[in-house]
Amino acid sequence: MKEGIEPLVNDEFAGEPPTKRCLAYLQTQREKGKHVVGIYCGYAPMEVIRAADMVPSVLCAFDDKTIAAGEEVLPANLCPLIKSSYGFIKTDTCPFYALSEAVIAETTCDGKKKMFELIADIKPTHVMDLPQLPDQKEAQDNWTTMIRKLAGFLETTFKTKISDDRVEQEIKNANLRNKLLNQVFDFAALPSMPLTWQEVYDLTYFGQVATTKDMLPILESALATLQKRVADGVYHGEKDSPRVLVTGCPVGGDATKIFKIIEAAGGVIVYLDSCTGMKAYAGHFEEGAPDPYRSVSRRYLEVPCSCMTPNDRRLSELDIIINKFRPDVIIDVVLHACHSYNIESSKVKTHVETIHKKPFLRIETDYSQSDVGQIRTRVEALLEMVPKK
Ligand code: BJ8
Repeated sequence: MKEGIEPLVNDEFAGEPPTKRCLAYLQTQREKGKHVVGIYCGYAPMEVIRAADMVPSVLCAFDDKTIAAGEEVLPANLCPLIKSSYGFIKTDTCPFYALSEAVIAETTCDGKKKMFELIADIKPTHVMDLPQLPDQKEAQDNWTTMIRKLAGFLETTFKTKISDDRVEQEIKNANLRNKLLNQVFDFAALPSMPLTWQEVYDLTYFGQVATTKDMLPILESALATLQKRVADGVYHGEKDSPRVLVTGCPVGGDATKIFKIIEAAGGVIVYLDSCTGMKAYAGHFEEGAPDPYRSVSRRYLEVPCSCMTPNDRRLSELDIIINKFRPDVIIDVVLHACHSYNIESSKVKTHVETIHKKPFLRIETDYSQSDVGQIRTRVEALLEMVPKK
């Protein structure tokens, strides 16, 4: 945001990296005697973790500096997210992992699955067998069983009890948080963007960790600030900046070089369609279902990750996002060696070019800075295609 503009959330963490707010929060929760469990994925059923009165901790995965340590064990031609994650553990430099007493994992891609076997030798790791044909009838039953097994793991490991009523309460809490977060995101649909990708990213990051109760004051403050910005005519970028939708693999830490390049090239990011962005807060949990675990299962199986087949929901979700946020261009970020997002990229390209008639760019990258110049050239060329408004 421009110089002198009041931060979205004007507290001691304003302007700090989002990890700082999260770490301080987790430390406070640990001091209060709460258990912390580490997570890596958008399929981790947070509502069950919270129903156990535990705190999910998003583990480090986005730093180039831990890749070399990861590569001492893992192959070099593996996705940087996995190499960085494992490098953090090997070098014992992830404070979120240090605070976690167990890791909750899911069978998403092969690389992550095999990394979890290595982590399991170090810390209690509960792997959930994620069905990957989400539209098949058995997927619901199997994933509900896996979520119940997770509850059993938490109960046994931490000597606690999780009642169905608590799961139902967390479903309601998640719906309330999502509703408010989406009210924040709605401001990005305005013709002039009153918020930055960094502000959205900070909120979505904290939303993974904090309870809805602890998130509420932050969301209310953000909404009030946004209303004021709009009333005062404050916006990010230029009035006619090209609007960019970024989709694809999770992007954080060193990979945010992409977001910075887009901004430096004059674009404004109106939607972050990934698990480190707004994707985790789309959708709705059914309240008052006969089995709350089934409601949780249904919602998570709707997450349109490329590990699913077919993953048509990614395209239908993109339709909703494009119609609402009206991007001028779509950028698909694929991390090196992420085969599922890489292959799916051609479907996404065909879809957005034929149905929405939007320019599309696929960027394949890792966490290093070596391709910044080349990405900049391609992004600048893409944004030049947008007609002046
Ligand atoms: S729900 S996107 S967080 S799996 S690690 S698949 S980049 S090769 S992260 Fe993900 Fe869960 Fe899906 Fe979201 Fe590719 Fe790398 Fe695998 Fe990755």
